[in-house]
Amino acid sequence: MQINKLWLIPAALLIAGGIAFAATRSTPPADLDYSLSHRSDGGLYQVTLVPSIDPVPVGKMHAWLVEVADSNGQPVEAEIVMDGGMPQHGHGLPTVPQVTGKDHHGRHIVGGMRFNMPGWWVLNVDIDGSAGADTATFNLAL
Ligand SMILES: [Cu+2]
Repeated sequence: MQINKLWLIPAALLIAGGIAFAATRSTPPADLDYSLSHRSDGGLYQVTLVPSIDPVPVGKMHAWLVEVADSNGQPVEAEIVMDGGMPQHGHGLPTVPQVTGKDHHGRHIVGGMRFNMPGWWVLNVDIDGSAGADTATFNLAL
């Protein structure tokens, strides 16, 4: 009779595997703002992101443009650092993006961006400009 219970082992493994899989595929919060142009977290700047490849690719190195404007929409001089990660996976970007210059509209060019898996990503732009230091936070669904 005991042999009949052996099926429980693969069944349990399947269930455990399913839970682990579901954990890596968990859905992001429903109320996320996916806009790529909005105020920084402290309200000091209007920040607009433009990916060089749209739709944003997974696994491919590319660049982003970052425009930093004041509350009236006028471009401002600022130092920026772009970073990001996946909140539900506990990891950051697989690369260290760098500002490589500006385009003819005065937008910062951030090179070395790569997303190594689909899912919910958060991008943080740390800004040090004339109005002070602030961070702009963006959500991406890849
Ligand atoms: Cu991930």
